[in-house]
Amino acid sequence: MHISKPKSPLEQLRPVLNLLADGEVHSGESLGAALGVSRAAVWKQLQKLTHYGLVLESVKGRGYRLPGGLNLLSSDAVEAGLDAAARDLLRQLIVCDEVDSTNAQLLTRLERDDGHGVAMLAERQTAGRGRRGRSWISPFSAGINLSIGWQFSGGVQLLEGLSLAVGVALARALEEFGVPDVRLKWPNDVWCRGRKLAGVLLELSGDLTDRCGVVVGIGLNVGLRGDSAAAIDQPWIDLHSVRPGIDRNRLAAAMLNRLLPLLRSYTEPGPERGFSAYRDAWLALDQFAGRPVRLQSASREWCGTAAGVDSSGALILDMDGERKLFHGGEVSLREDGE
Ligand code: BT5
Repeated sequence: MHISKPKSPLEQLRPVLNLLADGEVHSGESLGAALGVSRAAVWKQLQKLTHYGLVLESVKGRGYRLPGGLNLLSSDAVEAGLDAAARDLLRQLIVCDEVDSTNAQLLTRLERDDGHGVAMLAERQTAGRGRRGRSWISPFSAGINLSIGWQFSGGVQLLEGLSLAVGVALARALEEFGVPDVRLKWPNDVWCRGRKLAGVLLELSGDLTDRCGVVVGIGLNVGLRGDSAAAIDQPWIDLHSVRPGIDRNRLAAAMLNRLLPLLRSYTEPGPERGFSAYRDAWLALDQFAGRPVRLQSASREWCGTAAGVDSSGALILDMDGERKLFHGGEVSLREDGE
């Protein structure tokens, strides 16, 4: 006997969301008829939408609409945008309405030896993660929350500089859609016009000296709504404010088209292996190049001039003529005076 999982509250709202996604006015009656429920039941569902940060407009005497509509994710639409190389490398694409964290889900899959080549996209994360216990704010349909699982042999040192290379791949994907002023901030941010547009979170599993797995997680803001964004404690930006109208499914596909081959070339022997193939591109996009910066770790801070990254992706700081290298994600970078 097949017992299906009970639907989450958000999944229960999917049918009404699908109807309202066109941004047009729908009467309570027509919604009720399409959904096969009473008008009172429709009203109850509509009230729940606000819980997910969606702004429902009531148009007097005519019905309801979601101004601007919704550009919902669909696995078919993402798959349609994949090129041959990405199709070849992608073993499974999962598109879901709501999860705790796409990275957490894929880590579990990797631990079960079932996460390689799996990509997961979620409309909403209830516990989206940043680095070192921080959170990633990911309200319903407001961005791209994407994780990819990848398994490989040869130990974790092969991944040196990977978060920077992922940044380069994201910048290239954004350029395809004409997004202007994209820059990278060491070690894992994509910025636009001096504010954070996207973040990258790498998480590891398995035997770090041999056969191991990495989850590449990316959160990118497409259209953040005011209320939910209030919790972000640093300057942020979304694509709507710089280049409105980008289709999330096409953008997600463009990201996969670049990230899947990147993961293969990074972890398999060949001329493209490792960060050196991406270094020049990273330097050309460096948000802080030549600027005075402050670098903080849990216990110390350093001041100097940002002088790019070396061939392993380590940050170079110029401090009174002396160059010092900084590795890993233990530090954060701020402009002086911030
Ligand atoms: C990151 O961490 O920037 C990595 C974010 C990775 C998120 C993706 S979403 C898919 C996958 N599944 C997950 O659970 N995570 C990944 P970090 O450098 O630690 O930055 C976190 C900081 O960014 C927070 O402390 C806030 O200051 C800020 N922040 C949080 N949400 C943001 C948002 N939506 N836009 C811009 N900044 C945000």
